[in-house]
Amino acid sequence: MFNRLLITGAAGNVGKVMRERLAPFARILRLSDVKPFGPEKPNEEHMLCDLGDMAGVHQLLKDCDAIVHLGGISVEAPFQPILNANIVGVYNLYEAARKHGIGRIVFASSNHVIGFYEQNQTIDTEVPMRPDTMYGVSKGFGELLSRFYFDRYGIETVCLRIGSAYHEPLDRRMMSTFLSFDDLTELIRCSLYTENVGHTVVYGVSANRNCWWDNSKARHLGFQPKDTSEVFRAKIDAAPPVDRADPMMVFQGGRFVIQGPFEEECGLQG
Ligand code: NAI
Ligand code: 15L
Repeated sequence: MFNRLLITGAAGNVGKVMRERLAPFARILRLSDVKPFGPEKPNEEHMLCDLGDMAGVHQLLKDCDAIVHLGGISVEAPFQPILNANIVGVYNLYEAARKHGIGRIVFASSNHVIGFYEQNQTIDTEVPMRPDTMYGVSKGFGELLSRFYFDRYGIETVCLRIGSAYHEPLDRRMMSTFLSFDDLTELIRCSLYTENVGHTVVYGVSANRNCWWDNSKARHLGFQPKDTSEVFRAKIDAAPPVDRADPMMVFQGGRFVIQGPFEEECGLQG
């Protein structure tokens, strides 16, 4: 059990669930976000903090033993907020971790670092990145930065390339990418407590029938997903059919491959 475990992005969709699920892992959960998260429970400390604010992030990490980093922009978006939260923010987090002597970070990366692989390919955790969005590029930056902080400073990180963490799959693609919250909790538990993880990349996915991701190179984590999207098959199959040429059915990143750019809409391009 950790004394103080920091969860960033604690007011987000995944963070709200992990706030409950990770409570037994630490005496104190320090929860952070830019959005408020309701009343503080006895085992909690709440700190509002923009990840782009270096001084704020340094305060945030003080006296923490480990971090579950969920905070940031979680979809494709204009570049500025991505830059602030997912690039500057991740740099601030690792710099503060170095200064505060924090030895273990679980980093919520994303399947969108490999979203341009096609769904007929099975890939492992060492294939070259093929990001499908600026969002995916920013997660790739986080993976690389955490590699550097391990090689240079010995800060261990497990990068979770999360598929689709929801209560249930929302569309046909998610039959392959679904990650149940029970399996995510177990993956985070393995990532926090397994000794000598060094720098590990793992796909966050349940034991779905048609999965494209091979976690054999992360076997040392001991992660064994228990759930499967198959229990939702009938509901998903009952939804209106989707054209086989729809990016949702072609690319591992699904429709992310056609999202953006948003800069034109903001009037920022010439
Ligand atoms: P979310 O968008 O619901 O939560 C992210 C949280 O980060 C939000 O509460 C937001 O307020 C906060 N945030 C945004 N900018 C910030 C900033 N500058 N400073 C501090 N906090 C900031 O996303 P969700 O679904 O909860 O995902 C959690 C993490 O897991 C994200 O990093 C996301 O990229 C990653 N992920 C999630 C997947 C999913 O299926 N839910 C799939 C793959 C990755
Ligand atoms: C992600 O990275 C996003 O954060 C989430 O909103 C989902 O869309 C997920 O990937 C996905 O690919 O389903």
